[in-house]
Amino acid sequence: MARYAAPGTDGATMAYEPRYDHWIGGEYVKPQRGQYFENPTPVTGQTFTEVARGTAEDVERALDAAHGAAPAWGRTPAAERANILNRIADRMQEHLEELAVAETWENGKPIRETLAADIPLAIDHFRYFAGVIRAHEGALSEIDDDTVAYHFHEPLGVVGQIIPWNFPILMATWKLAPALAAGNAVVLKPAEQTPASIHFWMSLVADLLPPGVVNIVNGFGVEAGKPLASSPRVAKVAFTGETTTGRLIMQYASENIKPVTLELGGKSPNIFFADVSAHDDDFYDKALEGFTMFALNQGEVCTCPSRALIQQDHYQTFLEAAVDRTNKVVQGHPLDTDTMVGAQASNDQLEKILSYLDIGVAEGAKVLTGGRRADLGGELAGGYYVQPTIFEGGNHMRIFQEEIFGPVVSVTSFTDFADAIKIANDTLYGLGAGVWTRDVNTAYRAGRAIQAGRVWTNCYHAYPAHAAFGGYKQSGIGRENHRMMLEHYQQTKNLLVSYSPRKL
Ligand code: TXE
Repeated sequence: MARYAAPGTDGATMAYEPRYDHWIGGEYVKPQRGQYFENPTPVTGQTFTEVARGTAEDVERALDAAHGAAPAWGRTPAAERANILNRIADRMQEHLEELAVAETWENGKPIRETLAADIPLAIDHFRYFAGVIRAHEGALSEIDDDTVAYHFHEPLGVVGQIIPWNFPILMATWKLAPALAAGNAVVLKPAEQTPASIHFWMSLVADLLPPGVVNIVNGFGVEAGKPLASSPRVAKVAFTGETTTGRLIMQYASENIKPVTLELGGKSPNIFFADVSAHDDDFYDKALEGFTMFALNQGEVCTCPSRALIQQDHYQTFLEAAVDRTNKVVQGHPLDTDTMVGAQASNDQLEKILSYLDIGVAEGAKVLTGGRRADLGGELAGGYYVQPTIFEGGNHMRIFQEEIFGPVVSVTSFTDFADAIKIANDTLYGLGAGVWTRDVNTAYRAGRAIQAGRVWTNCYHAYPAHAAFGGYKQSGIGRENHRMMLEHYQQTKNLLVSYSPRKL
């Protein structure tokens, strides 16, 4: 086991600034009302930097900068925009460890995740959209002998993006890479819980982008996010967060008839058919690992497999093995390289999860492991840690229906295929799902029957840039990742041209 040094301490790979202003027009700009808020690390609960508290005035200033930069950026050849995205990826690769430490300190997630997943996935995202924009083509329709309809993809102009705190740098990247590739300028509002790692990222890549193409306004939802989403000066709003907030974002954007894409909550089922336990082999082992994915990223993932459905025929044996495997998950200091579960991202989130642990017990669910705040002692005593928790209960319970967003899984059994699908679809949400079976027919039929935008089959929590990601039902509108995403950041210009000298 090795431990990375905390930012700013002896031997550290990076240091945070004591204060971050807004990033507008290629420079730091003080908040117009002069207010700042404290930003603690979830690792210890101690404040490590303060951040500008944005308001409508700051959003307006960022929109001025974005509108100044958008026309030239939109006219920049796709090959040049792609070069810039690739240079951003190169720069991130050179600073992988600094970015990983920055992200772990900001969000509380384990360094082994930020080193192996968050930052590499973000790098790949820039490279993917650098590639697809080069291959992106318009279309031409021959209307008749003399008439042609050309279809061009044009950028929208200036877009507003509001992101959450569970993957700060990766969520910023999921929003920025396609928007920039498509030729838009951006005003981005990070979550108030995790603004600093995005500023650290920005400081690393700032010289690669023309001023004003990316602008970052910090602040709280109603104070900074609402003016951005409500502005008639944004051509589109992209949002990731809670479903109730997504509903508000739609209302704000509807005032100006602006399109929105929404990536919202989930209550994803992870279904284990009985044939999984037919042999004690690598596949069985992989399925048990798939069960423990509920604790990945401390459960703060919109696709967290927070409902495990286990077929009755192997229910007891599989569940016992799953509890055993969960008990081996290492929880500890997020900067230790063997830690698998770190801290929740904020004190509010910690309290929300703890309240659901009480709700589960009050509803009559049985705690099979965990069930409490994790007391890791020492400097971590003030941090936000929750034990990975397995509840056993029924799908009508609140812990099966409401998004907890913590390392908590609610387990129940099913009888047959139809029962599994019925329980899986008995939710408001439809973001992710997992299916585990050795039978390709069952796998295919289950994958098609589950109402969710992404069904992992014999795997879970993989996020390749070229697989479409997004929600059915109340989990959202639109898709992220995959080149189809460019459609959300472009509008179609149709040029209808007559080449006839006479005919109208
Ligand atoms: O989310 P919000 P919160 C879920 C998860 C979590 C719960 C609450 O269950 O426990 O949401 O988290 C901005 N106008 N998810 O309160 O409020 C806000 O500043 C404009 C699931 O943090 O949705 C932040 O930048 N913006 C999720 C962003 O919205 C507003 C990820 C997300 O905050 C706003 C995060 C407003 N009125 C939480 N109010 C996922 N699906 O990945 C807030 N914001």
